Amino acid sequence: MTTVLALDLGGSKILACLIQDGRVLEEQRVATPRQGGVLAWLEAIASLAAPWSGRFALAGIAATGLVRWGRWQALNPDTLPIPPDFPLELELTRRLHVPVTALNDAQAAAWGEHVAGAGRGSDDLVFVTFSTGVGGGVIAGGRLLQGRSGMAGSIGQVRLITSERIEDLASGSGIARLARRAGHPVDAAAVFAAAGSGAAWAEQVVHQAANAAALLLHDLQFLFDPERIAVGGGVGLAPGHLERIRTRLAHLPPLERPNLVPALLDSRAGIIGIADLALREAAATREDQSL
Ligand code: BMX
Repeated sequence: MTTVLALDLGGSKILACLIQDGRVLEEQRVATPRQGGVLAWLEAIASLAAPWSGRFALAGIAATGLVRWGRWQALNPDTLPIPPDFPLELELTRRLHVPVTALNDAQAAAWGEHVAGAGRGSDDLVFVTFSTGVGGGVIAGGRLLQGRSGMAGSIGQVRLITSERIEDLASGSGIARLARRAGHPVDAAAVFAAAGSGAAWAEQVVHQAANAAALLLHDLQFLFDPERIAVGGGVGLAPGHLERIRTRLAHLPPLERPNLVPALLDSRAGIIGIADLALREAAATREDQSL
């Protein structure tokens, strides 16, 4: 049975797991280095993988940013300042000495929820992560949409009439920015804690984030009309946040009202998804070579 090193590189954390047959054998996580750029992120990954050297035959990385044909770039440098057109799969193969499959983190999470989570048994699923940024992935007819440049599903970039990006209001970075504007330079976790303690400024910030998220999810229902929309990410799964968003959608006619479900795989959706896709890619390569 093949063991896969599965990585999830997000704007805030790097998650590394050894996965076998869809099960997590071991897990480690570190904060994403905010200094040192891409070399620091790659070195952090190599350090996480070192104790497992020789125990995995493949690697997969679910990475924030646009990923297509093994190359990587930022859609929103505020989430992670990725250098343009970076050869991610090649640079990771050089460090991990195994074949590497790379994909956008939200697309990988959508696939994980499709094969083993909230979307299991259905051919269609929309997945949204409200995390450091806001990302998304779409499964249509059992296939993951990637698009021309790997941008399919990047719904955090959608703009409101005010021309503000949804991501700038509904993500962890957006919540921190709104809190700073209100005179409270704290991170999203502290804003949720303050809102939980009844601080009016924090409740206002969290409600603005929930309003933007609700607008986005309502529009997604028109675009794809999915059975369900799975919501993930540290913000999306923050206690009470999904309920806040549902409340804003409760008045809609049933036809338009999205069926929101929490990501069943929680923060491991990207890990499970990229491990499955790495195995599929390796099997396809073996088949091509046998022809
Ligand atoms: C941004 C974008 C997406 C990503 C989303 C969530 C970058 C670096 N990232 O919209 O590719 O899916 O954030 O990212 O342009 P996360 O780090 O919050 O999971």
